[in-house]
Amino acid sequence: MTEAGGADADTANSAAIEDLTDLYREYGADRLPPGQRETDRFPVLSKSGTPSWGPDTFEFEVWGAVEDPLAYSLSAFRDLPSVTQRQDFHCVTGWSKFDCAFTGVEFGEIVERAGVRDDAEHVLFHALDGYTTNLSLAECAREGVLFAYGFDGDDLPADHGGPIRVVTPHKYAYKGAKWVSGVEFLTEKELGYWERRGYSDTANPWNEERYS
Ligand SMILES: Nc1nc2c(c(=O)[nH]1)N[C@H]1C(S)=C(S)[C@@H](COP(=O)(O)O)O[C@H]1N2
Ligand SMILES: [Mo]
Repeated sequence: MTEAGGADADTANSAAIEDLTDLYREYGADRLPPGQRETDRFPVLSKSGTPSWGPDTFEFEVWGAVEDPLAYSLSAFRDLPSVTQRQDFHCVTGWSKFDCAFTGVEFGEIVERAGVRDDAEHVLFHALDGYTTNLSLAECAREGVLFAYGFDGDDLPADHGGPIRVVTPHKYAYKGAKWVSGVEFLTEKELGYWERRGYSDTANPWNEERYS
């Protein structure tokens, strides 16, 4: 794994941390969504443990309804333009963690580089542990959807999805694939792992959209 210096340097080089912790205002007056408890811990939730990967063999791929399919090594991915954002994190099992500082590549950056086609409307994220999760392209295009590789100034810990995970501050956290290895752009919706097993496809925490 790359030394912690990677994320440190990126954080130091980027502009001031963007604060996205007020995005709840779009949905109501309360920062803490209904039925959630705030925690200072950062629990780990994985369907089947932390997969192994190698820093030299890891690849991040983009395919489907795009003009230019992409493949990045980890170091090439970390060379892309990045941002650092303060975001809240809401797990569907009932805990929320405020003020997570994530560093990573904005979803829109990948859309531009891949030349996503006009007929693409859906996205399916693929992960090293076989996990998938889906979002509409419009939801992904929102500010705050990042391919994060840094957390609180360090490399994103492996348990939390390092080397790269998706974060979706306006959705329950199962919409953010840890160990994300690929992004597939689709013209027809495909449901992801938990969405096929009864969790809400829309997953809005302030409307308590937990189950479908
Ligand atoms: N690849 C992958 N991504 C995943 C999961 C998983 O099992 N595998 N679990 C999801 C769930 S249900 C949640 S709540 C968050 C938990 O992230 P954390 O372990 O960093 O708290 O990751 C999401 N992304
Ligand atoms: Mo979850």
